[in-house]
Amino acid sequence: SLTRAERTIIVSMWSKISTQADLIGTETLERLFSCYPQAKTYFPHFDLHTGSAQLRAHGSRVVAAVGDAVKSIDNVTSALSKLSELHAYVLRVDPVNFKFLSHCLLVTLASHFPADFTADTHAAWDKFLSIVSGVLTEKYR
Ligand code: ZNH
Repeated sequence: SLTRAERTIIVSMWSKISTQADLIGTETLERLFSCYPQAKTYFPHFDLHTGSAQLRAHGSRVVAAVGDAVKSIDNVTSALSKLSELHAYVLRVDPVNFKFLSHCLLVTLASHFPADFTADTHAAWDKFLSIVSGVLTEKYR
């Protein structure tokens, strides 16, 4: 689990991220689909072109869910339990894609907040996103 220092880093950086959550979510998905095109297979019903309304709406939902996890940083499992069921039982996303998405979100954060993105901040977000991904994939069987 996260140390006190890591929680502080996540919560304080979230206050910056939340002001441009839509932009960050959209860019994260654009990076995901361009670097890892296999991730597109889960979205056959979406227009995945840069800037599409569906891409923006989905990017904003994903980042909002990360925000829910930040707000319940001491209890991410219960904060995301509904979403965990959706990903495990309905969407059945191969867990490797969570690593790709997390990586793309880290790169997006680094490029939007270069001054904040120290090695410690990088490490804290990497750990936090792996906890979030763990929750969203733990119900798989
Ligand atoms: Zn997911 C959906 C989140 C990952 C795929 N997602 C979703 C949603 C959310 C999310 C919030 C919405 C829900 C409702 O509506 O209810 N995700 C999320 C997160 C993450 C994720 C937070 C991490 C971190 N996903 C993911 C991945 C993938 C996915 C990796 C693949 C690639 N999702 C998905 C899909 C969907 C979702 C497909 C559905 C969409 C539509 O709309 O249809």
